Amino acid sequence: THKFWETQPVGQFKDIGDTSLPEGPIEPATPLSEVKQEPYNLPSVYEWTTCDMNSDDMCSEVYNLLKNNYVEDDENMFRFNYSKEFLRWALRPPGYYQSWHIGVRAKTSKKLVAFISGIPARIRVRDEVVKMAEINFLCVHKKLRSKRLAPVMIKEVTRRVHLENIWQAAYTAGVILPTPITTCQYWHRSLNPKKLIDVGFSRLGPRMTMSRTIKLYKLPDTPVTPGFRKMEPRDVPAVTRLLRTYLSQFGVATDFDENDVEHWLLPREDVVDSYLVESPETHDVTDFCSFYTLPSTILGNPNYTTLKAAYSYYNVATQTSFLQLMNDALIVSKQKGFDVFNALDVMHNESFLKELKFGPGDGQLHYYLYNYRLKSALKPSELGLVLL
Ligand code: YNC
Ligand code: MG
Repeated sequence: THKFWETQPVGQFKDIGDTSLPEGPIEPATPLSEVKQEPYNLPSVYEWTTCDMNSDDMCSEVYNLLKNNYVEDDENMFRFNYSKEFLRWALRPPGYYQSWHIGVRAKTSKKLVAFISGIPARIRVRDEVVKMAEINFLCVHKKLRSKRLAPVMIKEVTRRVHLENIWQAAYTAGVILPTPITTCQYWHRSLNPKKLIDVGFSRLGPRMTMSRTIKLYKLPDTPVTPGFRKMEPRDVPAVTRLLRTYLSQFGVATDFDENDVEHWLLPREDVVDSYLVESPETHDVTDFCSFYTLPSTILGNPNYTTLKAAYSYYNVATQTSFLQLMNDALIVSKQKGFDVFNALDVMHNESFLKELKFGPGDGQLHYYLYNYRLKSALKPSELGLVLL
C-alpha cells in the first residue's frame, strides 16, 4: 500500500485497464486564491530554505547533499555524482523558478538535510502540449530516512508549482509507484572494459579473456561520418527543426523550441555534448546526437574513485544510418575519456543497442505523470522524453 500516493491525483493501480476513465487531467485546476498560501509544516526541528543555485555556496551545499546521499545502484557500489555545473544547467532552464529549488535545513546547525526541485517544461501528450513541472533530485539525508519527510517535500513542491498556475508534472524513479506511464531499461556500452571489470561494474563474459574483451569493444579513433562535427550556436534553428519533426511521432514527448534547444543542447564542457552531421554537399544539418555527463562515485574501491559515464540524450538520424551515427557518438565519447556510454530503450534506441554491443543493465527506470491520466501505458519506444 501507498498511504501517501493513494491520496494524490495520479493513476491508481486499481484503475489499470478501466477504459471508462477519460484521458487527461485527473483534477481540474483551481483558482490561485484557493492554493494554500503558507508552506506545509515540517517537523519542528527543520525549516524550509529556497536554494539560490546562482550562489556558489548554496550550489555546493546541494552538490554535497546529493554527492553523499543521492541515488545508488541496488548493490550500493556506485552513487550518482552530478557536478555543480551540471546542477546549475539542470536547474536553470529558460523560465525557471527559484522558488521550485527547495531545501530543508536542520534549525540548530543550519545543515542542509533534504532537497527537491522542479523546472518548467512543455510536454506533449498525444495531441496536447501541457505545461508541466519536471521534478528531480528528491533527496533526504541517509540519517533521516523513513520518517515520512518525502511526502511533505512532494506536497510543498506541488504547492509552489500550483502557485505558478501549473497543474501537471513529470518525473522518473527507480521505484514502482502508482502508476508508471512506461518502464524503461538502461543499456550499457563498455568503452573502458578493463576498468569496468576492475570496479565490478561489469564482469568478464563466459569464455572471454581480458584481451579478447578489450578487442571486442575497441573503437576507431575518429568519427567515420563525413561532416560530423560539434553543434554550434548557429545550428540552433536547424537542430530545433530536426528534433521537433522527430519527436512529433511519440505519444509523450518534450516540446522543444529554439530557446530550449539553446539551453539543453548547445555543448557545455563536462555537462552536455552535441554533434551533428552537416552535409558536405548541401550544408544541411541532417543528423544529430547528444549525451550528458554524469559520473558516479565508486564506493569502497581502493584503486578507483569515479566512474565516468555518458548518458544518451536526444538523437535524430535522417540521412546517416542510426547505427553509424550512434557509433560516432561512441567514438567521440571514448576519445573524451568516458568509461561507459548508457542509453535507455526510449524513442528508436532499440534499433542500435544490440548491434553496437550495449548490454542490458539491471534495474529499471519508471516514468510518471502527476495529475494526468493516460488510457493505457506506453511502450518505451513510444516515449520521447529524457529526464536528467
Ligand atoms: C520517489 N523516488 O513510496 P507511500 S527520483 C516519489 N519518488 O510513499 P519517506 C517516493 N515518491 O508509498 P524516505 C520515492 N521514494 O507510502 C519514496 N517515495 O505512498 C514515497 N533516496 O517517504 C514512498 N531519490 O520520507 C512513500 O521515505 C513515501 O525517507 C515515504 O525518502 C525517500 O527525484 C527518498 O532515490 C527518495 O533520498 C527521498 O529514500 C530517499 O526513504 C532518498 O518515509 C536516495 O515516499 C535518492 C533517491 C529519488 C530520485 C526523483 C523524482 C521524485 C518525484 C517525486 C514525486 C513528484 C510528484 C509531482 C510533484 C509536482 C506536482 C504538480 C503540479
Ligand atoms: Mg524521511
